[in-house]
Amino acid sequence: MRQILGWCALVLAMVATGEEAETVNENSYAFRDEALARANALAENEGFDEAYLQSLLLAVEPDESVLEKISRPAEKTKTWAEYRPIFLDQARIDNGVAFWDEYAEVLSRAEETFGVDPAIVVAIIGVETRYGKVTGNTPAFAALSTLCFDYPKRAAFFCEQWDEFLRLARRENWNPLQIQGSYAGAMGMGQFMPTSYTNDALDYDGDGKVDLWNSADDAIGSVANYLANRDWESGGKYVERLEEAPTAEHFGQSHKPYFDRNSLFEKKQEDEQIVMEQKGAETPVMVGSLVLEGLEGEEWWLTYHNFFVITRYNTSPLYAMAVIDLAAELREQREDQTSDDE
Ligand SMILES: [Ca+2]
Repeated sequence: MRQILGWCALVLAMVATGEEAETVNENSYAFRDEALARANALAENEGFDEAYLQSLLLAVEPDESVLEKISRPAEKTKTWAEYRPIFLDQARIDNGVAFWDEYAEVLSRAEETFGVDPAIVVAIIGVETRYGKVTGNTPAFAALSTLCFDYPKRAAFFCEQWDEFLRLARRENWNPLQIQGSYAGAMGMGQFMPTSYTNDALDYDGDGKVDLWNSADDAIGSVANYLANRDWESGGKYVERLEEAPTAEHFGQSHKPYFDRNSLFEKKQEDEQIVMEQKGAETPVMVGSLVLEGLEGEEWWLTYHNFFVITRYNTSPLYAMAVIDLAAELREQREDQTSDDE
Protein backbone atom coordinates (compact mmCIF):
# COMPACT_ATOMS: atom_id res chain seq x y z
CA MET A 1 0.00 0.00 0.00
CA ARG A 2 2.77 2.37 0.97
CA GLN A 3 4.45 1.88 -2.38
CA ILE A 4 1.27 2.52 -4.23
CA LEU A 5 0.84 5.72 -2.26
CA GLY A 6 4.44 6.57 -3.05
CA TRP A 7 3.77 5.97 -6.70
CA CYS A 8 0.79 8.31 -6.60
CA ALA A 9 2.99 10.95 -5.03
CA LEU A 10 5.48 10.47 -7.83
CA VAL A 11 2.85 10.88 -10.51
CA LEU A 12 1.54 13.97 -8.72
CA ALA A 13 5.06 15.34 -8.52
CA MET A 14 5.43 14.83 -12.26
CA VAL A 15 2.13 16.47 -12.94
CA ALA A 16 3.19 19.36 -10.73
CA THR A 17 6.40 19.80 -12.71
CA GLY A 18 4.49 19.53 -15.98
CA GLU A 19 6.36 16.41 -17.04
CA GLU A 20 4.66 14.40 -19.75
CA ALA A 21 3.66 10.86 -18.88
CA GLU A 22 5.28 9.42 -22.03
CA THR A 23 8.75 10.62 -20.97
CA VAL A 24 8.66 8.24 -17.99
CA ASN A 25 11.56 5.81 -18.21
CA GLU A 26 10.25 2.39 -17.32
CA ASN A 27 13.78 1.06 -16.93
CA SER A 28 14.38 3.55 -14.18
CA TYR A 29 14.73 2.55 -10.54
CA ALA A 30 11.41 4.26 -9.82
CA PHE A 31 9.88 1.05 -11.22
CA ARG A 32 11.79 -1.23 -8.88
CA ASP A 33 10.09 -2.22 -5.63
CA GLU A 34 13.30 -2.56 -3.63
CA ALA A 35 14.47 0.89 -4.69
CA LEU A 36 11.13 2.47 -3.85
CA ALA A 37 11.10 0.67 -0.51
CA ARG A 38 14.57 1.94 0.32
CA ALA A 39 13.68 5.50 -0.61
CA ASN A 40 10.47 5.28 1.38
CA ALA A 41 12.36 4.04 4.43
CA LEU A 42 14.62 7.09 4.26
CA ALA A 43 11.57 9.31 3.92
CA GLU A 44 9.85 7.70 6.86
CA ASN A 45 12.84 7.42 9.21
CA GLU A 46 14.90 10.45 8.35
CA GLY A 47 12.47 13.00 7.05
CA PHE A 48 13.44 12.97 3.39
CA ASP A 49 10.81 14.16 0.96
CA GLU A 50 9.33 11.00 -0.50
CA ALA A 51 8.29 12.49 -3.83
CA TYR A 52 11.72 14.07 -4.25
CA LEU A 53 13.49 10.74 -3.70
CA GLN A 54 11.15 9.09 -6.16
CA SER A 55 11.87 11.76 -8.74
CA LEU A 56 15.57 10.98 -8.27
CA LEU A 57 14.90 7.27 -8.82
CA LEU A 58 12.98 8.10 -11.95
CA ALA A 59 16.11 9.77 -13.32
CA VAL A 60 18.45 6.77 -12.93
CA GLU A 61 18.56 3.33 -14.47
CA PRO A 62 20.93 0.34 -14.24
CA ASP A 63 24.33 1.20 -15.67
CA GLU A 64 25.79 -1.88 -17.36
CA SER A 65 29.23 -0.33 -17.68
CA VAL A 66 29.39 -0.03 -13.89
CA LEU A 67 28.68 -3.75 -13.47
CA GLU A 68 31.24 -4.60 -16.10
CA LYS A 69 33.97 -2.47 -14.53
CA ILE A 70 33.43 -3.65 -10.98
CA SER A 71 33.75 -7.28 -12.01
CA ARG A 72 37.24 -6.82 -13.44
CA PRO A 73 39.32 -4.25 -11.55
CA ALA A 74 42.98 -4.04 -12.61
CA GLU A 75 44.28 -5.21 -9.25
CA LYS A 76 42.45 -8.51 -9.58
CA THR A 77 43.53 -9.41 -13.09
CA LYS A 78 47.11 -8.13 -13.24
CA THR A 79 50.38 -9.31 -11.75
CA TRP A 80 52.61 -6.90 -9.84
CA ALA A 81 54.91 -6.65 -12.87
CA GLU A 82 51.94 -5.52 -14.98
CA TYR A 83 50.26 -3.37 -12.34
CA ARG A 84 53.22 -1.31 -11.09
CA PRO A 85 54.00 0.59 -14.34
CA ILE A 86 50.41 1.83 -14.55
CA PHE A 87 51.02 3.94 -11.45
CA LEU A 88 54.75 4.59 -11.59
CA ASP A 89 54.87 6.41 -14.93
CA GLN A 90 57.08 9.47 -15.27
CA ALA A 91 54.16 11.91 -15.62
CA ARG A 92 52.66 10.71 -12.34
CA ILE A 93 56.03 11.06 -10.63
CA ASP A 94 56.75 14.54 -12.03
CA ASN A 95 53.25 15.79 -11.27
CA GLY A 96 53.50 14.33 -7.78
CA VAL A 97 56.67 16.26 -7.05
CA ALA A 98 54.99 19.42 -8.36
CA PHE A 99 51.86 18.74 -6.26
CA TRP A 100 54.00 18.20 -3.16
CA ASP A 101 55.90 21.46 -3.79
CA GLU A 102 52.69 23.38 -4.32
CA TYR A 103 51.00 22.07 -1.17
CA ALA A 104 54.09 21.59 0.99
CA GLU A 105 52.72 23.78 3.74
CA VAL A 106 49.38 22.05 4.12
CA LEU A 107 51.07 18.63 3.83
CA SER A 108 53.36 19.56 6.73
CA ARG A 109 50.41 20.78 8.74
CA ALA A 110 48.62 17.48 8.11
CA GLU A 111 51.76 15.56 9.09
CA GLU A 112 51.96 17.47 12.38
CA THR A 113 48.29 16.97 13.13
CA PHE A 114 47.84 13.35 12.08
CA GLY A 115 51.37 11.92 12.08
CA VAL A 116 50.89 10.63 8.52
CA ASP A 117 53.79 10.56 6.05
CA PRO A 118 53.13 13.32 3.45
CA ALA A 119 54.67 11.14 0.71
CA ILE A 120 51.92 8.58 1.27
CA VAL A 121 49.19 11.25 1.23
CA VAL A 122 50.49 12.63 -2.10
CA ALA A 123 50.92 9.14 -3.54
CA ILE A 124 47.36 8.12 -2.65
CA ILE A 125 45.94 11.24 -4.31
CA GLY A 126 48.24 10.52 -7.28
CA VAL A 127 47.21 6.88 -7.65
CA GLU A 128 43.53 7.65 -7.11
CA THR A 129 43.09 10.63 -9.43
CA ARG A 130 46.42 11.87 -10.81
CA TYR A 131 46.37 14.63 -8.19
CA GLY A 132 42.79 15.59 -8.83
CA LYS A 133 42.93 15.57 -12.63
CA VAL A 134 40.83 12.43 -13.11
CA THR A 135 38.12 12.28 -10.46
CA GLY A 136 35.71 10.19 -12.54
CA ASN A 137 32.73 11.11 -14.68
CA THR A 138 30.24 8.39 -13.83
CA PRO A 139 27.08 9.86 -12.31
CA ALA A 140 27.42 8.80 -8.67
CA PHE A 141 23.76 8.24 -7.88
CA ALA A 142 23.26 6.00 -10.92
CA ALA A 143 26.43 4.05 -10.07
CA LEU A 144 25.45 3.56 -6.43
CA SER A 145 21.88 2.63 -7.40
CA THR A 146 23.20 0.02 -9.83
CA LEU A 147 25.56 -1.45 -7.23
CA CYS A 148 22.98 -1.40 -4.45
CA PHE A 149 20.09 -2.89 -6.42
CA ASP A 150 21.81 -4.93 -9.15
CA TYR A 151 25.05 -6.22 -7.67
CA PRO A 152 23.91 -8.70 -5.02
CA LYS A 153 27.45 -9.73 -4.13
CA ARG A 154 28.15 -6.43 -2.39
CA ALA A 155 24.65 -5.04 -1.99
CA ALA A 156 24.95 -4.55 1.78
CA PHE A 157 28.00 -2.32 1.38
CA PHE A 158 26.69 -0.33 -1.57
CA CYS A 159 23.19 0.13 -0.17
CA GLU A 160 24.75 1.64 2.94
CA GLN A 161 26.68 3.96 0.61
CA TRP A 162 23.48 4.74 -1.30
CA ASP A 163 21.73 5.86 1.89
CA GLU A 164 24.75 7.87 2.99
CA PHE A 165 25.09 9.51 -0.42
CA LEU A 166 21.55 10.89 -0.10
CA ARG A 167 22.22 12.13 3.44
CA LEU A 168 25.45 13.72 2.26
CA ALA A 169 23.73 15.41 -0.67
CA ARG A 170 21.09 16.80 1.66
CA ARG A 171 23.67 18.05 4.15
CA GLU A 172 26.01 19.55 1.55
CA ASN A 173 23.20 20.92 -0.62
CA TRP A 174 24.21 18.87 -3.64
CA ASN A 175 21.97 17.94 -6.51
CA PRO A 176 22.50 14.15 -6.28
CA LEU A 177 22.09 13.83 -10.03
CA GLN A 178 24.98 16.19 -10.75
CA ILE A 179 27.63 14.53 -8.61
CA GLN A 180 30.16 12.48 -10.58
CA GLY A 181 32.68 9.95 -9.40
CA SER A 182 34.24 6.59 -10.12
CA TYR A 183 32.21 3.61 -11.33
CA ALA A 184 31.97 2.58 -7.68
CA GLY A 185 30.67 5.95 -6.51
CA ALA A 186 33.98 7.19 -5.06
CA MET A 187 34.25 10.96 -5.11
CA GLY A 188 36.77 13.76 -5.38
CA MET A 189 40.56 13.95 -5.37
CA GLY A 190 40.90 11.21 -2.78
CA GLN A 191 37.99 9.12 -4.15
CA PHE A 192 36.00 8.97 -0.94
CA MET A 193 32.97 6.74 -0.64
CA PRO A 194 29.95 8.46 0.92
CA THR A 195 30.49 7.00 4.41
CA SER A 196 34.12 8.16 4.36
CA TYR A 197 33.04 11.55 3.11
CA THR A 198 30.84 11.76 6.19
CA ASN A 199 33.22 10.23 8.72
CA ASP A 200 36.70 11.21 7.55
CA ALA A 201 36.53 14.19 5.20
CA LEU A 202 37.55 17.57 6.61
CA ASP A 203 37.30 21.22 5.78
CA TYR A 204 41.03 21.76 5.93
CA ASP A 205 41.22 25.14 4.22
CA GLY A 206 38.69 26.62 6.63
CA ASP A 207 36.20 27.96 4.08
CA GLY A 208 33.31 26.23 5.85
CA LYS A 209 32.75 23.59 3.15
CA VAL A 210 34.15 20.12 2.63
CA ASP A 211 35.04 20.08 -1.04
CA LEU A 212 37.11 17.12 -2.15
CA TRP A 213 36.91 18.11 -5.83
CA ASN A 214 38.17 21.67 -5.77
CA SER A 215 40.15 22.05 -2.58
CA ALA A 216 43.48 20.21 -2.50
CA ASP A 217 43.80 21.33 1.14
CA ASP A 218 40.54 19.59 2.03
CA ALA A 219 41.63 16.47 0.12
CA ILE A 220 45.04 16.37 1.85
CA GLY A 221 43.59 16.85 5.34
CA SER A 222 40.88 14.28 4.59
CA VAL A 223 43.25 11.56 3.33
CA ALA A 224 45.55 12.06 6.33
CA ASN A 225 42.57 11.99 8.67
CA TYR A 226 41.25 8.84 6.98
CA LEU A 227 44.53 7.03 7.66
CA ALA A 228 44.82 8.41 11.20
CA ASN A 229 41.29 7.18 11.92
CA ARG A 230 42.46 3.70 10.95
CA ASP A 231 45.32 3.68 13.46
CA TRP A 232 48.18 4.92 11.32
CA GLU A 233 51.43 4.44 13.23
CA SER A 234 53.52 7.59 12.98
CA GLY A 235 56.97 6.72 11.62
CA GLY A 236 56.00 3.06 11.24
CA LYS A 237 57.43 0.78 8.59
CA TYR A 238 55.58 -0.27 5.44
CA VAL A 239 57.29 -3.29 3.91
CA GLU A 240 60.53 -5.24 3.93
CA ARG A 241 61.74 -7.29 1.00
CA LEU A 242 63.32 -10.68 1.72
CA GLU A 243 66.19 -11.87 -0.40
CA GLU A 244 65.31 -15.52 -0.41
CA ALA A 245 62.17 -17.59 -0.27
CA PRO A 246 61.07 -18.09 3.33
CA THR A 247 60.57 -21.68 4.42
CA ALA A 248 57.60 -20.92 6.66
CA GLU A 249 54.59 -22.73 5.20
CA HIS A 250 52.22 -19.94 6.07
CA PHE A 251 54.22 -17.40 4.03
CA GLY A 252 52.02 -15.49 1.59
CA GLN A 253 48.89 -16.30 3.56
CA SER A 254 47.85 -12.76 4.47
CA HIS A 255 49.19 -9.23 4.18
CA LYS A 256 47.43 -8.41 7.44
CA PRO A 257 49.98 -8.69 10.28
CA TYR A 258 49.56 -12.19 11.73
CA PHE A 259 52.93 -13.47 12.90
CA ASP A 260 56.00 -12.38 14.83
CA ARG A 261 58.73 -11.28 12.46
CA ASN A 262 61.36 -12.90 14.68
CA SER A 263 59.85 -16.34 14.17
CA LEU A 264 60.99 -16.28 10.52
CA PHE A 265 64.63 -15.87 11.50
CA GLU A 266 64.82 -18.16 14.51
CA LYS A 267 66.96 -20.81 12.80
CA LYS A 268 69.59 -18.34 11.71
CA GLN A 269 69.83 -16.93 15.16
CA GLU A 270 70.27 -20.25 16.96
CA ASP A 271 74.05 -20.22 16.98
CA GLU A 272 74.22 -16.58 17.91
CA GLN A 273 74.00 -16.85 21.67
CA ILE A 274 73.77 -13.10 22.32
CA VAL A 275 70.87 -12.69 19.97
CA MET A 276 69.14 -15.62 21.65
CA GLU A 277 69.55 -14.05 25.07
CA GLN A 278 68.15 -10.75 23.93
CA LYS A 279 65.29 -12.37 22.16
CA GLY A 280 63.25 -13.07 25.25
CA ALA A 281 63.09 -9.37 26.01
CA GLU A 282 62.12 -8.30 22.51
CA THR A 283 58.61 -7.13 21.85
CA PRO A 284 57.18 -9.14 18.96
CA VAL A 285 56.98 -7.20 15.71
CA MET A 286 53.86 -8.41 13.98
CA VAL A 287 54.02 -8.66 10.21
CA GLY A 288 52.04 -10.04 7.31
CA SER A 289 53.49 -11.63 4.21
CA LEU A 290 53.11 -11.24 0.51
CA VAL A 291 54.40 -13.07 -2.56
CA LEU A 292 54.38 -10.98 -5.74
CA GLU A 293 54.98 -11.82 -9.39
CA GLY A 294 57.61 -9.23 -10.20
CA LEU A 295 59.55 -8.53 -13.37
CA GLU A 296 62.23 -11.00 -12.35
CA GLY A 297 60.00 -13.65 -10.86
CA GLU A 298 58.69 -14.14 -7.35
CA GLU A 299 59.28 -11.51 -4.71
CA TRP A 300 58.86 -12.13 -0.98
CA TRP A 301 57.73 -9.29 1.23
CA LEU A 302 56.96 -8.71 4.87
CA THR A 303 54.15 -6.23 5.37
CA TYR A 304 53.91 -4.05 8.47
CA HIS A 305 51.03 -2.37 10.23
CA ASN A 306 50.98 0.77 8.05
CA PHE A 307 50.86 -1.37 4.91
CA PHE A 308 47.65 -2.82 6.26
CA VAL A 309 46.34 0.69 7.04
CA ILE A 310 46.89 1.63 3.37
CA THR A 311 44.87 -1.42 2.32
CA ARG A 312 41.97 0.06 4.28
CA TYR A 313 41.85 2.58 1.44
CA ASN A 314 41.75 -0.15 -1.18
CA THR A 315 41.93 -3.77 -0.11
CA SER A 316 44.33 -4.81 -2.87
CA PRO A 317 47.92 -5.44 -1.70
CA LEU A 318 49.07 -4.38 -5.19
CA TYR A 319 47.40 -1.02 -4.60
CA ALA A 320 49.26 -0.55 -1.31
CA MET A 321 52.56 -1.56 -2.94
CA ALA A 322 52.02 0.96 -5.75
CA VAL A 323 51.27 3.73 -3.25
CA ILE A 324 54.39 2.87 -1.23
CA ASP A 325 56.63 2.72 -4.31
CA LEU A 326 55.25 5.97 -5.71
CA ALA A 327 55.72 7.64 -2.30
CA ALA A 328 59.36 6.50 -2.18
CA GLU A 329 59.94 7.73 -5.72
CA LEU A 330 58.43 11.14 -4.94
CA ARG A 331 60.48 11.52 -1.80
CA GLU A 332 63.68 10.58 -3.64
CA GLN A 333 63.11 12.92 -6.58
CA ARG A 334 62.22 15.75 -4.25
CA GLU A 335 65.42 15.23 -2.31
CA ASP A 336 67.44 15.17 -5.58
CA GLN A 337 65.75 18.38 -6.61
CA THR A 338 66.64 20.03 -3.29
CA SER A 339 70.28 18.94 -3.49
CA ASP A 340 70.47 20.19 -7.11
CA ASP A 341 69.19 23.58 -5.96
CA GLU A 342 71.94 23.90 -3.40
CA1 LIG B 1 37.04 23.59 2.55
